[in-house]
Amino acid sequence: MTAVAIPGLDSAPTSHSRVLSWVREVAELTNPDRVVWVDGSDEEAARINAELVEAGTFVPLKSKPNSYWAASDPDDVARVEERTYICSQNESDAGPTNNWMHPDEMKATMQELYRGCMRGRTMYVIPFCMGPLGDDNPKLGIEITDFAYVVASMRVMTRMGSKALEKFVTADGTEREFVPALHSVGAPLEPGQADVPWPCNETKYITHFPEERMIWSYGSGYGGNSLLGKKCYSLRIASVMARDEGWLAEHMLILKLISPEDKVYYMAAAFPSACGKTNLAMLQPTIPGWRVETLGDDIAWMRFGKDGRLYAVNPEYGFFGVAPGTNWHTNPNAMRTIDQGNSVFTNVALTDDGDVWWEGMEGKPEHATSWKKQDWTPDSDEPAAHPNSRYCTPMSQCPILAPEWDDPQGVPISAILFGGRRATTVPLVNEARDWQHGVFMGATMSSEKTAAAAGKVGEVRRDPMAMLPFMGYHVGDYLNHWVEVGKNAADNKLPKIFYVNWFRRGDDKRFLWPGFGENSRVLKWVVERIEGKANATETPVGLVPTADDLDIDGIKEPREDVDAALEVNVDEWRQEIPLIEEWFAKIGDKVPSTMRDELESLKQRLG
Ligand code: GTP
Ligand code: SPV
Ligand code: MN
Repeated sequence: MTAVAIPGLDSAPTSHSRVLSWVREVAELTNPDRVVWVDGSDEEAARINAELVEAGTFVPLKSKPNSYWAASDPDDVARVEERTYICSQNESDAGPTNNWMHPDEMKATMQELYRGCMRGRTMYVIPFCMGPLGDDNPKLGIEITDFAYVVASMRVMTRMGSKALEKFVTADGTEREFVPALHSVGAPLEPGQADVPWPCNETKYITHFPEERMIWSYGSGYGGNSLLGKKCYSLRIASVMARDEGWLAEHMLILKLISPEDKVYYMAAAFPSACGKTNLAMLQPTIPGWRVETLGDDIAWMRFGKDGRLYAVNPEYGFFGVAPGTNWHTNPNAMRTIDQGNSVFTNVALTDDGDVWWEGMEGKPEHATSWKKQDWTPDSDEPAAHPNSRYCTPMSQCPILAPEWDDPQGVPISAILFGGRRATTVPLVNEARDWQHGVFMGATMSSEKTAAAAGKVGEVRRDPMAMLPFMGYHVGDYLNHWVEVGKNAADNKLPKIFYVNWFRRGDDKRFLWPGFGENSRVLKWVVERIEGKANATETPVGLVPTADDLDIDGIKEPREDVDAALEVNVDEWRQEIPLIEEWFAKIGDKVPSTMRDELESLKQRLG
């Protein structure tokens, strides 16, 4: 066989045989002009950023060091759930909530798309590690991409380059497993053809082969579609690993709450996309003496430690946060993190003095360039920033980062919060009676759709554990895994489970609960429940505080609003029952019997 001569292909900085063979195979299929093995160095990053500026993908900001503005193709602004596939051998392993195609058929389809798709482009090979590099069993991957924007973003979001590649071969020469993750924007360049700032393709596929632990993505440059260490690896593929190995890979933030007595509590919280994880993770408590430190804002991997407690690790290295609504009041710690620079801003507005702006931020400009690269003024009919515009910024810059954030052992979780965006019905906070009831809360939670995924915003849908778009296998098996995890644990060591809703509205549509830093009042009650100190009232749906049980000292909202936010309205909940039944019918035979039991007892309690 004669090897195809592609510059750079043979200068691999590793001897790992499967890395070498896979990279060659992809290069021969996609036919790039050159191959670059990404080392993660500052010099390399400077070169890649300069190339992105040259290509018009990046505009350097004048106001923040080493920071860039990027505007995507207007049709490539969010995850595309209807183009996302779980290609297990059997359709029944993907389940009713995932798109499925047989792996052979999908591979045949995508190989044709990939054939020659990197012509005229550079193929970047990015070794990366999800989770701390110091882990005994590091979770490795290689992303191949033809979009330099992805390289710049992966540098922020993952531990990547040489320091990750070193982990591919152990000291005794053993080659470690890794997840091959192939990405192309699907926009080959013919000789002489000018490039566009944001190449992509109308045809998009975000595809997972769970049995092979492999990811193929095509056609999109956006966030969760293209930064394959994130949702594709750390949730869809990792959830399958977790099922097989007895742990949990979840769409959860991780925070550390410190009481005035300096007692430490770690919590994990699952809210659907654009429903408040980043904000809660960086919360600035409004109640005196309480502090929060951040460990993660989107993904948690949780395993049992030797002491029987559940320990959480954040596999990511940066924040890919929703920009709109972020400001010095709602999330001052995010503002401080991005102010230090080294960040990429996608689909926000660019101000005339070379800064970024988005809806909800202080200092509305008189004029700016919108995310659509159009003139924008406060009188414009369209928003300056896309609702799903994002900042991509290093975690290490977060001023309240917990010192143990990079500890491979993780942190022991005392409470798990589930939450959605519901204008009605769901109270501000609600404690599960036990693990199984908590799993039922997670299994039946619901949320209004947000701009984080393409499609209609506002529709209420069931989103189990905020994992609906991220489960790598059958939802019924996933719920059963949660039930089993609880059975295998010592009861008193399991985290307590709570269901929260920051988004309940009054008759005039205003939020009943002030949210953001004020959510610390709810976290304080959670801690007091863990300590057996606070009161709760038994309701048909769980244990709910009254306004008196919460510390609402100094809150601006009228007491009636807090009461209304906490109300359990039996009529509203009765209306949920057919929706939950419909949801269980959709899941089908695989709904765990314990979950059916929970539904029956909920029905009885509601009368
Ligand atoms: P993903 O990154 O998509 O997974 O989103 P996320 O869950 O991290 O959501 P994020 O914290 O970025 O919040 C999304 C939107 O909800 C932002 O516009 C926030 O301003 C808003 N938000 C967050 N927390 C609260 C809250 O407590 N109350 C209200 N009313 N809005 C909130
Ligand atoms: C989400 O949608 O939950 C995100 C953004 O965190 S993305 O990386 O696009 O998945
Ligand atoms: Mn997310």
